[in-house]
Amino acid sequence: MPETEPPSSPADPPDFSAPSTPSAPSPERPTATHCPYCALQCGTLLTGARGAVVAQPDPAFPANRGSLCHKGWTAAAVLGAPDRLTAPLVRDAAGRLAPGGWDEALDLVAGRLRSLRAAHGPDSVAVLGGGALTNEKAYLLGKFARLALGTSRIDYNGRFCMASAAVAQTAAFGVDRGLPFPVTDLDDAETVLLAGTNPAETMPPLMRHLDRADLIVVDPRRTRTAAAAALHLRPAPGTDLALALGLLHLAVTEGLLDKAYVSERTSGFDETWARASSWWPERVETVTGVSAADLRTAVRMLAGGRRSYVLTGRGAEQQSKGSDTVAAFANLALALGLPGRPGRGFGTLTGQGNGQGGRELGQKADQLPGYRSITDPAARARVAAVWGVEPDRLPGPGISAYELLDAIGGPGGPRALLVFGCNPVVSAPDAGRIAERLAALDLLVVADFVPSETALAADVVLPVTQWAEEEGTVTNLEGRVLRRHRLLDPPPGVLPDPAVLRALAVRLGEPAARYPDAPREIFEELRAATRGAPADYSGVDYDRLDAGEALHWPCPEGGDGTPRMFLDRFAHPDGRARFTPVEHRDSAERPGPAFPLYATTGRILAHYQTGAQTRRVPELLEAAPAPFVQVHPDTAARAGLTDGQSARVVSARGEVVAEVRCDASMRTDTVFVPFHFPGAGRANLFTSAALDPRSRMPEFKVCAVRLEAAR
Ligand SMILES: Nc1nc2c(c(=O)[nH]1)N[C@H]1C(S)=C(S)[C@@H](COP(=O)(O)OP(=O)(O)OC[C@H]3O[C@@H](n4cnc5c(=O)[nH]c(N)nc54)[C@H](O)[C@@H]3O)O[C@H]1N2
Ligand SMILES: Nc1nc2c(c(=O)[nH]1)N[C@H]1C(S)=C(S)[C@@H](COP(=O)(O)OP(=O)(O)OC[C@H]3O[C@@H](n4cnc5c(=O)[nH]c(N)nc54)[C@H](O)[C@@H]3O)O[C@H]1N2
Ligand code: SF4
Ligand SMILES: [Mo]
Repeated sequence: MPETEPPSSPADPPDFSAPSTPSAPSPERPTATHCPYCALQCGTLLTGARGAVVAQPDPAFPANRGSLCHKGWTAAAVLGAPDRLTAPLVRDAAGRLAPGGWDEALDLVAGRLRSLRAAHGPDSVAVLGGGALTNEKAYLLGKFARLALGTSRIDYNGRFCMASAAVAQTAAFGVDRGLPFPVTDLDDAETVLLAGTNPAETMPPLMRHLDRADLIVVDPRRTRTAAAAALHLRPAPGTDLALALGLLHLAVTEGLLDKAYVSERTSGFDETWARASSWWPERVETVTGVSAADLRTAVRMLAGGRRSYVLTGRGAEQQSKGSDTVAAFANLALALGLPGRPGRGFGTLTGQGNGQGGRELGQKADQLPGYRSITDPAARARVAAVWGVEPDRLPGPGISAYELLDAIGGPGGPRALLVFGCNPVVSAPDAGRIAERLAALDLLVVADFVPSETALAADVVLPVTQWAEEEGTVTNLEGRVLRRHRLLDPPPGVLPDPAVLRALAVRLGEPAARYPDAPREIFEELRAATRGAPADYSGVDYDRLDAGEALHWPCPEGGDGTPRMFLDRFAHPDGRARFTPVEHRDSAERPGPAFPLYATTGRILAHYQTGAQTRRVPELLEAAPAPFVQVHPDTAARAGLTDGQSARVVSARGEVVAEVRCDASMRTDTVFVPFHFPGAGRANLFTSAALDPRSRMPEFKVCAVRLEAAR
């Protein structure tokens, strides 16, 4: 049922930033760095020695303004996780992972890679990277795959996260930067539409920038964010595209179209309107369940010269039509004249710590550093020159993360996989199938600092350093390049990822000089490789960052960066933003007799992603110890279940065991399961691997299930 909430009282803002129990400030000079988790990259001050590190918010950093979420306060615990990896592990004849030396492990990996390559060609070796890697690591991993391995098969977990946003933003604006404006711009917003994002749990300090705005939250669940909203639109999962078309329809029919902006700054409106014109509000109500009256209220709140923003998150994006859905929200924003104007805008909320840098520095199947296309001859020549090789040494485009995993064991599929910064046994859709595919590999190598579920399935595990033990940079959700600083020396036996890549490259016959392992040196090369590219980092350097400069890309050499993009022109050659004509379609799977409910998945405050890190923090594990299924009490009762009982959530692919958590604010046709838990509680055992045809992003947010009592 649709519902409308009164605006939250500004006098009584909810406290989203669980203060936890911060320890007393240390007399030592703190190390200023950034949180290891999400894309807000809260400024963090670290003090203390190994075993007693204290993380506190950095009041000087504007994105978090002196606050951290529960995960940020407790992040240091992972540095001293009792099962921290401190020696390479190699699977022995008895099938056990046994500790050994670095030379032994690296020689073994390089030897096996060489023989697989000789027997089956370079594409028999694949690489999976991650959005947690620093810019330096992501850059070096892409170079290592293309040159040392010569494989086209590299992709990363951002394919599960940001790929639909990237496709839609690139098509609309000519370049994809999550937020093309600083987060602090949101402080002055009057209305913010949040489509499929729950920042009160996924980026709590961001709520401090939103607490003066009237929020319109589009989410099938009444989340903490929805509870703070002026208007909560509660569509059925997978129907956002129809909803966005309906909002565009109303913007036009209510006379709220910004005609001057549309004619001066955009192209393609007529074709887009031709599609949207049949999405009258009553039709949208039938498809989404959101009332025509609420749709009208939402458009009026956004339009009429208000300082409005439209922001999307994974709820709208992780669908088999995610890129069209983001495009539909971008169309709405363009019709209202929001993008590229001060105090207004459109953006997508990047997720992982380096979700932005990770998606533009060359670990994606179709990309070279700087958002250059791997099929563009000029881009290939430019990057090859920086790398000191002929352009034809660079392989062509590879396949997307899910397709790469799915192809293992098939004809011409990968036989070896190197994983840096991802835990697909828990995070990939249809995870039962992916675990089977991984078991079919001749060689699985995982670099990690904890024994993740994927590491435990590996043939060789390489122990690496973590955040507070390294230098480097990350790029946060507003495109700002930030410095990570090292507080601690790494524990003995552990190497930084770049040193691992270099050691492997040398064993594969590459010159050592091609693989610098000092972060500053890698960054200097990355600057050269991105010079003149859409994501241009050439004007950024460690000294400027260390001096406290706020540098947002594009930042050409000698410039001061671009905190606000598109103020004069969009990044398409004609300077105009483009409307994208899109049409609503059903999700790949819809509830039916055997599986009558929608299942959707996502996050809760206490855990980060697959929990590989946060389930090792006692305080967070205590806050959220086990998987649960959030369900309307009537729906639970129909399955013979009540609060606290153990249930099975069953789809055509697999089933998950989770504790019933009754919540009368849920839609009666929808259940929600967080994806942070391993084993039998893995939400991805039931999710669908239906992919968006343009972004190749999986439909994590919609599938059909039934609910049963656990056996
Ligand atoms: N605590 C915590 N914070 C995190 C992370 C974490 O794991 N834990 N991960 C980080 C990362 S990588 C990411 S990508 C971000 C993600 O941040 P968000 O996008 O905020 O997180 P999700 O919980 O995946 O999805 C948001 C909401 O989408 C809703 N939703 C489900 N289906 C639909 C649908 O069909 N339509 C709409 N409109 N909404 C739907 C869910 O109910 C959920 O409340 O969070 C980052 N921050
Ligand atoms: N059902 C469902 N599934 C989802 C989602 C959903 O909403 N629902 N969301 C998707 C999204 S948005 C995302 S981003 C993915 C996340 O999925 P994953 O990336 O697989 O999840 P993480 O737990 O972040 O795993 C990262 C691993 O890398 C390790 N690591 C961290 N930093 C480094 C480093 O610097 N070097 C190395 N070598 N290792 C490192 C961590 O210890 C951890 O084991 O999950 C996706 N899966
Ligand atoms: S997890 Fe995200 S919101 Fe929480 S402290 Fe870290 S960067 Fe900030
Ligand atoms: Mo993500």
